[in-house]
Amino acid sequence: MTVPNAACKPSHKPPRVIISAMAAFQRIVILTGAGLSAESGLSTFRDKDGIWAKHRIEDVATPQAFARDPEAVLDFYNSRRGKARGVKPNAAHQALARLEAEFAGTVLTVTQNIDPLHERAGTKNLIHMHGEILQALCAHCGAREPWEKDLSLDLVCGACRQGGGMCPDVVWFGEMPYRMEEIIAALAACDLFLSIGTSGSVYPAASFVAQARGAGAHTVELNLEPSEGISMFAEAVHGKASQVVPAYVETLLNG
Ligand code: BJW
Repeated sequence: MTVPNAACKPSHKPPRVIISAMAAFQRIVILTGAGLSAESGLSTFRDKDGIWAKHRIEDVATPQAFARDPEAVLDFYNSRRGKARGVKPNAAHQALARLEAEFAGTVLTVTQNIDPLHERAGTKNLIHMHGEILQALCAHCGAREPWEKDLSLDLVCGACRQGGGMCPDVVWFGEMPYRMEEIIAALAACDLFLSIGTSGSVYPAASFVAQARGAGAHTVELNLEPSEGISMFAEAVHGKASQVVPAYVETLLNG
């Protein structure tokens, strides 16, 4: 269901009015999260059967965890890499790729997801702000390389020849997400901000809606349920990504 968000703006206009105004938009920034990939078979983090219900963040998703018990961290990501290798994009990923290809203005997709589903759907202007599971990073020299197999401590970096430092190229808690300058510049210039499939509980991604609003953008949440940041959005559509995202993209492109 599409609703103007009463917590943010007076809802005296029917939803259709907000959507039809989209024809005027020129620069779209899309933030995506784990909910977008849920229907491709990948777990979310904070849903009741999500990843954080089975693993403690402190044990697997911090630099300290990797320093303390690298094998446990590598196992956790080896298992997730195994799942990510075979997944296929769903209708929501495909709709966002279509939006990028057909929209007359610019579309930047910023994903918190480390899976390869946006690129498999054909999205090109893409930032993986929390890294990529199918890439390895050498903790000694910072070299990156595509990586589909399991990682282990006995691996040697192809660039610096040191061992024991090959880890998944992902951003853990306490680390700076990737390409923040580009993201902040795009948020400052956008006129439409879409937040899709994210609970809005991890910063700095959770603050993007405020930055886009500050720049005067129209802000829309597409999520299964209201996120933590719902009051910041001007418009919200709640439902499964595979249903609400293609419908929203169709309206955006064809009115
Ligand atoms: C569906 C659906 C369907 C389901 N259809 N929808 C105190 C206050 C403020 C900040 C901090 C603080 N203490 C520490 C911080 C900073 C910290 C932080 O935010 N902590 C919070 C816990 C409070 N952040 C960091 O440390 C970040 N770095 C940082 O801040 O650097 C400093 C800095 C300063 C200034 C500028 C910039 C930076 C780094 C964060 C790294 C996050 N890493 C993880 C794991 C690594 C990657 C991996 O293993 O995959 O990234 S955590 C995890 O959460 C993962 C995700 O990308 C991220 C976000 O999760 P997401 O995508 O929102 O998933 P869920 O599960 O939470 O939500 C899914 C949603 O989908 C739900 O709403 C469902 O309803 C919905 N859904 N099915 C549509 N079918």
